Amino acid sequence: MKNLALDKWRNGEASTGAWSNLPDIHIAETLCRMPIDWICFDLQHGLMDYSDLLRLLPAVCGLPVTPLVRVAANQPDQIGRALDAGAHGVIVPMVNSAGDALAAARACRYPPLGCRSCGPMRDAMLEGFEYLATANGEIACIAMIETEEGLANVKDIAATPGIDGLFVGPMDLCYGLGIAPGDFASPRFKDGVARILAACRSNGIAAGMFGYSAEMAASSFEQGFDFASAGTDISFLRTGAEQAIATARKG
Ligand code: 3PY
Ligand code: MG
Repeated sequence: MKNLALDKWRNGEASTGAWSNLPDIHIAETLCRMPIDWICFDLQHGLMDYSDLLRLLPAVCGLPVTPLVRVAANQPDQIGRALDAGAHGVIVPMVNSAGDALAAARACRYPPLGCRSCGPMRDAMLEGFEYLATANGEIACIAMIETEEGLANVKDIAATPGIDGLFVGPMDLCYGLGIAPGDFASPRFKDGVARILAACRSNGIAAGMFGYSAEMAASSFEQGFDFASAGTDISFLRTGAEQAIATARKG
């Protein structure tokens, strides 16, 4: 198994992703035929569950897009099941301490690096037990920083062995810092984001941003972030529909 997005993160190359909230294989496949590097299926807030994931991951398999899953919580069983279903990395919400980060990283890796239980289903179907020889080095573990506590501990989280990148959850971070949700221009928010970026830089890991808009993703890249989502399936649908309707009405 080869993780193309992880290669880019390790080489310091920018990568753009799409966020999947809708449990529709055709939408997921369409997104993965766009020039994106990774897609993230969201089991935390997306309108999908584990049985949807079992259809969505095969639908995008074979396309040059790394499939990631945001698990609902930092639990080894949830991480293991997402990886066994064919995710090549997990985005773990609400990582608040180095202990949380270590638990997530260990849940992604087979012994001796971690405590992932062995039972790869989807990837073993594709490549047999060859998968076991490469999985530890190719599975990405991304920790979300989105609370005041997570931000306070960001240096230790970034330094945790097995963490490949940090990912900003902007809206929860606003709540955590007592900022109005969506006030991404607030100096406290900007300072928090700068601290997350700096922690990634000092530890040689990738810095990621959940983009609430394409503009937000673009400004994150300008700031030095390595990866960002350009939008979600729902936001693409809304903005595309809004633009199309407005253009049609002008005619
Ligand atoms: C946040 O903004 O907190 C997120 O987790 C994005 O989904
Ligand atoms: Mg969040």
